[in-house]
Amino acid sequence: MAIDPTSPVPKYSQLRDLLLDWIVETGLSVDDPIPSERELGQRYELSRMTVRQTVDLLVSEGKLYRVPGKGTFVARPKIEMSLALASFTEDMRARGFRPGAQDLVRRVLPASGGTARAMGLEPETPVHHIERLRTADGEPMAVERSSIPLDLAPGLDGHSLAGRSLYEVLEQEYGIILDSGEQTIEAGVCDPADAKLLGLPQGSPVLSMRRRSFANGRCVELATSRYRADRYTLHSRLDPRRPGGS
Ligand code: 16G
Repeated sequence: MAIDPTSPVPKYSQLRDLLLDWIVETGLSVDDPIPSERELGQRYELSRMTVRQTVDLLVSEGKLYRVPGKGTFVARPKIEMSLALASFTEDMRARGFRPGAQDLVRRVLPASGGTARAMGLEPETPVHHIERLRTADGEPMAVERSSIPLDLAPGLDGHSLAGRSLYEVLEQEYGIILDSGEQTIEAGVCDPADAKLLGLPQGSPVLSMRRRSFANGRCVELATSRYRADRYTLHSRLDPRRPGGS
C-alpha cells in the first residue's frame, strides 16, 4: 500500500495506519526495531518531517518507543481493563500478569465532608484510609486510594495488604461480597508524588478513576485511582439500547 496524495486524510496519518499494518503483516513483535526514519521516507516517498510526525504520534500513543542513539522499537501492547466490578488482582490474573500491591499508607481517619457525602455517612465517621501502589509483573501500574467505613471492617488496619487482594480480605475476613458499583473515568496528569511512585515523568498522562462499590445497598469502598495512561486502555461491552430506555 502507498500514500494517496489525493486523500483528504493527512499524509502523517495515512503513514500511521500503513506502519501499524506493516508491523502486523511482517510479524514484528515487542522490542523489534522498525526501519529508520530515512528508510521510511524513501519507502513511502515522504519528507523526513512527515515521517518524524508519524513516529512522534505512534510514540505518544504508546505503540512505539525510542531509544536515543539506537532507534525506534515496537512497544508492549497496553493492558486492557474491562469496566466491571472486578478487583485489580482478578483483572491482572485474567490477563496473565502477576498482580502485586505495596501498602503505602494505612490509617483510620474521620471521613472528610466529600468522602462522607459520597459514601452516605455522617461527617467524620471513622474510615480506613488505604493507599497502595499496584503492580503487574512487578511494574508499577496504578496508585489506589480507598476509604472503607471502620464499622464494616473493624481491624482491617491490622491486616497487611502487601501482595494481597483487598476484595479477598473483605470477603474472607468480613463476609462482604460487593454486588454493585459505579465508576467515573477522566483524563489526568501525574502529580509529583504519584509520578515518583509510578516511575513516570511529572505531568505524564494518567487515567483518573473514582469508584464506589456497594454490598447490600451500603457503600463499602470509595476509591480514587490513578492508572498509567501509557500502559492502560479501557474496554467496555456495549449493549443495545432498550426501547424506552434512557
Ligand atoms: C480495583 C479498584 C479498586 C479496588 C481494587 C481492589 C478500580 C479503578 N479500582 O483496582 O477500587 O480497591 O480493585 O483490588 O477499578 P484487590 O482486591 O486486588 O486489592
